[in-house]
Amino acid sequence: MANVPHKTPLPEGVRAGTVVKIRGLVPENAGRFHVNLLLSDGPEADAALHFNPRLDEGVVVLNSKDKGKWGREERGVGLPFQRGQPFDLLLIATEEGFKAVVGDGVCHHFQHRLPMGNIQMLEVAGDVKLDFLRVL
Ligand code: 9QG
Repeated sequence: MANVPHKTPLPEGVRAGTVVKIRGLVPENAGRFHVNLLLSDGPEADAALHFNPRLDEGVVVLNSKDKGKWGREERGVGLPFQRGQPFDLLLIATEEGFKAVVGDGVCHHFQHRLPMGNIQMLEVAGDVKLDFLRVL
């Protein structure tokens, strides 16, 4: 699998029922990584979802970026990621939001703020090794 940063175009956008499946490994010295659902390509793209495990803070931060500005941060329950350990992450789009499932537990349900139909790009970046990524 390609290394990070990794971008996958989502030409069909995202609708209720779209599932992003990611299997990865958190490196031993990891600080943070993120999975973004972006509204465009390019470095300043807005994000309908920024899913941001922070090993350095012991929390998962979720947010959106609209017109270049971060919104209000939400935080997941616990930190279901560990340095040196593999993980399975599902981001499941529902009518209401994105359900983030890590392993066999729901980490957080993030209510939509931006229209999911406008999502064009999936990005994985930061301190993570990507083993498998598929959009179902
Ligand atoms: O810190 O928080 C999410 O609310 C910011 C971080 C930012 C996001 C944001 O600096 O980091 O996590 O694009 C960025 O800068 C990301 C990687 C208040």
